[in-house]
Amino acid sequence: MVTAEFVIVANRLPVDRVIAPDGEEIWRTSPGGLVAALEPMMRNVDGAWVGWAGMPDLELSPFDADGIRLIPVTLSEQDIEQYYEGFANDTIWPLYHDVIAPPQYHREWWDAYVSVNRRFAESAAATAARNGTVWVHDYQLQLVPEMVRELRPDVTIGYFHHIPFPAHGLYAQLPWRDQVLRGLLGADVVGFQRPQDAANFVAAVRRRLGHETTANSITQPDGRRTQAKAFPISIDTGPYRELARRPDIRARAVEIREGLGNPRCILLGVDRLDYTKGIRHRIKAYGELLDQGRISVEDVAFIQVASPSRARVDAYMHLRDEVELAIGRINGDHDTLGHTAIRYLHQGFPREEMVAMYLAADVMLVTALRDGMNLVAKEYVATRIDNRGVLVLSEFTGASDELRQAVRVNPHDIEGMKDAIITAIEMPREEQSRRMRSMRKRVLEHDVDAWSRSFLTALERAAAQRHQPVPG
Ligand code: GDG
Repeated sequence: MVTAEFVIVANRLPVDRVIAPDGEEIWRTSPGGLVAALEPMMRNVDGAWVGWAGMPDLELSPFDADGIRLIPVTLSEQDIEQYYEGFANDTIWPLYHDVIAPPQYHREWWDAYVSVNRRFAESAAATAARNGTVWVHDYQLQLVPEMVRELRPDVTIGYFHHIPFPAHGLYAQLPWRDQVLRGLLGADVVGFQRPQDAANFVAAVRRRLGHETTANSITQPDGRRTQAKAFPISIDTGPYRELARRPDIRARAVEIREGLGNPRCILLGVDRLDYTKGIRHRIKAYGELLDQGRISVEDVAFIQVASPSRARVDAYMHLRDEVELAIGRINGDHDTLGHTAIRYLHQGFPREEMVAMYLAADVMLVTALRDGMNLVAKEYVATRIDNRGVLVLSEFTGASDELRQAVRVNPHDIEGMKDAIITAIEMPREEQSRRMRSMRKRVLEHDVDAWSRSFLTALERAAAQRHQPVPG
């Protein structure tokens, strides 16, 4: 039996299965994301990671990958449909992103969510050493903190919520609203992206469960306290800065520009193909600018990377049809034999190619309707080592709290967004540089390492308080 002082619990293990040329199956740690944030710490402490390996019905024993101890949780095809695609991605995801798409409420999905959360909790509880620490991640696992607490009252439990937490008026729709709040309250520290998310959670707890609350903490009737506050996530800036300096990647950026016919300005969007990201609104604004002759395809090109995501969920299939119809129309109306209006890429790319695109882009368009943080905005800023380039950023992203020097937009206001795109295209070099410098400073100082340290410090303090003898 594997035990560890520090246990991460996340829906996915930080590895992908790859088949080597000789046919051998190997597990490679997935680049970027949470693993980049936590890998250095996981190497220094006695750590383990509980999660799903990404394929149905795979019964795997614990194994090591690149020095990280992995504890796989098995999900059946039905679990994937009901817990993951169903409750997590078709109930919680749209509800927590302000019902941009209608959430589906199905009792059998909830039952699957409870039973899969229990499986993760049991695995974490069996792995954590005495008085150890468990750090649970994200909306797929909101019940795990309470379940671990029941099984292992000795451990310290943290939970980080990567997506928004909605206002009570919306949250109250959830048929299982009280159970989910109790699930989260099993943690000693519940972390959110923005102060508003934490405030929405605290308000929901006060209104629904009647517990005593202050701005950032909740006291349950048994005296146990949970801290709820914002810990805005960030990126590991090092690899982005290094790739941005590499001559072959800089040459690739020039090649990308040439491939588009050397336009004066390149606009770029990079998103999972998700209805929260405001891809349709962005395309509409760009199409209208072309229709009105405010820009031309010779002058301004637009690359939209839409990496495939959740392709079996109805709302995502529907979105793909809508986006592709809109792009087809705009390209049909405006392309010339030498220039394409929107270069649309429904593909995933290696990180090197992403950085080459960031370097080629004069203007980055992040127009999410609602987004917990949005790391793409921070990645773009980190790669702009010459301080050039303009970030157009939706005020409905967590990133907009920090990147105050971006050109801010309300993506629902198409006219405002059109004006913002023109402002970005025409922004003088000195102004670009002034704004980019300030945004880079923020991202480089508040990187992912600072994020995980601040969360873990809060968790250590909570642990120290819990283990203090009660006076009297
Ligand atoms: C959730 C929250 C929060 C995308 N396409 C490719 C690719 N990506 C990478 C990006 C970026 C990541 O995926 C996407 O992160 P975001 O933050 O933009 O958005 P979500 O996936 O919705 O993430 C979000 C985040 O969790 C962290 O807490 O910020 O608000 O919704 O790193 O670069 N990477 C590569 N090829 C692609 O084609 N290599």
